[in-house]
Amino acid sequence: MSILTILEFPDERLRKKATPVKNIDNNLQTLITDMFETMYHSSGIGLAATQVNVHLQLLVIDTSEEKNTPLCLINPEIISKDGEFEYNEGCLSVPLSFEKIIRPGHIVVKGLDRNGEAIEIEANDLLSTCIQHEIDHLNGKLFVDYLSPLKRQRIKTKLEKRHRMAGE
Ligand code: GNR
Ligand code: NI
Repeated sequence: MSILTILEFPDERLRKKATPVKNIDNNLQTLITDMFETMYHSSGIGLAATQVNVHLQLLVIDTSEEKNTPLCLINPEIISKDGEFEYNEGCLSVPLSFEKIIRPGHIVVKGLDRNGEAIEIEANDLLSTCIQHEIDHLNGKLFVDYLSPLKRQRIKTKLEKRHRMAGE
């Protein structure tokens, strides 16, 4: 098992569009295990492969309090969405920034689980928000893209300074 490095905004690699997973092989199982380990280690509730510089349609999530409900989705597709839910969103790729974002509060998503079995999930509120946030990553989109250009620029400047201080 390994903790993977998470890319941070404004890294251009976060803008790459993920391609569908074709082979659910041992390499992919190792990646999924490492993504769960990285997510739990970082106290995140979700992680998209894009964030660890793997541009495949793959995400992991655990929104449970007890951190005992892992969900892995391969090639996810939202098949319906409705309602509204507002949440103070954060992102492991945008450290130290939290902003209220309104998204559809009820979605149905389909995809494959880590064994390649077809699954369909109905999600509300936090889980719905988290799945949409992760699917956005797979499309090269970040929650800061929903903010005003001024707010986005302030976050960019803050993180660029932080990266310089860290000697990156
Ligand atoms: O840990 C995370 N918390 C979170 C809070 C509100 C909405 C989405 C998220 S996902 C985030 C982890 C992350 O960056 N996933 O891409
Ligand atoms: Ni994120």
